[in-house]
Amino acid sequence: MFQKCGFADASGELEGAAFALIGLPFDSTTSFRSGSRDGPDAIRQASFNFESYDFEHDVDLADLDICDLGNMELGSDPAYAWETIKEGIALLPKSCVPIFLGGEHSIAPPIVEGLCRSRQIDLGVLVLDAHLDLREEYGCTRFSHACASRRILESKGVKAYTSIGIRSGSPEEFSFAKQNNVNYFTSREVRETGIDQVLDAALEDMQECERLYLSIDLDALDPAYAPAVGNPEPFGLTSWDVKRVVERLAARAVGMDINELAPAYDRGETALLAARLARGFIAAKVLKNRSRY
Ligand SMILES: [Mn+2]
Repeated sequence: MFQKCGFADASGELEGAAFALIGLPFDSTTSFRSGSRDGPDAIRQASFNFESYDFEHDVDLADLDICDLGNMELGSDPAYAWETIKEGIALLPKSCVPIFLGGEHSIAPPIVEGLCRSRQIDLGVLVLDAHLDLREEYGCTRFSHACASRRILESKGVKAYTSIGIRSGSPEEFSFAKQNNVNYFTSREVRETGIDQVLDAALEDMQECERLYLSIDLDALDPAYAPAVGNPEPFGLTSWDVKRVVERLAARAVGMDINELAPAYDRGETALLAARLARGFIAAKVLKNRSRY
């Protein structure tokens, strides 16, 4: 009778919510294909394609307390967006697991900083990305999407960092990574050794971190799986690889984001994948029997 809105099965209030979806429609520093500000709503729309019951995890999302808070108003100034995201996170109950829908990748560092500060926790951060994103600044701003991982590494509460899916960066970024022991795995390594072996190594490097945060730049995936991103980069991860990462990290993750979806370049498949990953994260997080992970 009524038109559906918000994320599917997110019918609860923030108070008492186990999960909160938050749209971050920001894309002002986009350098190639713009439009990720429309990402959150495209993911919400796609979420209605799926059954509320996740048979693999034997979890019905309709039975869970999930709240969709809508989109933050982030304006167009990257410094303003950064502060607004941090302030917004401080308003979330500590018991709820936030899932942020981007927006470009520049949304991730203020999320990480906001979570560490407002919850007074340390985090291990796992980033899935085709790009190193280790630039000091890009396009005259330190808040650019091309600086996302550099800013995450500077966050006080970040005790460990790993990125997976890397296949692009400048010579300066690769030498910064080398000089500073920035931990990353290329998409070729995933292809050659398999995602589980790469994840084993990544999680070993983050073993001192009880709590993890997962940031998924959809361009980590091959454009065959996720064509509608700001900076598509061939020879990427498969959708199965990323599903595996989400499932194995879910138990320790205090939150996640999915960023860089540019719906104007989509025939729906990238948004569907993003929505499915968010739903899979929720199901994997509440799963009681973890023996298979
Ligand atoms: Mn990227």
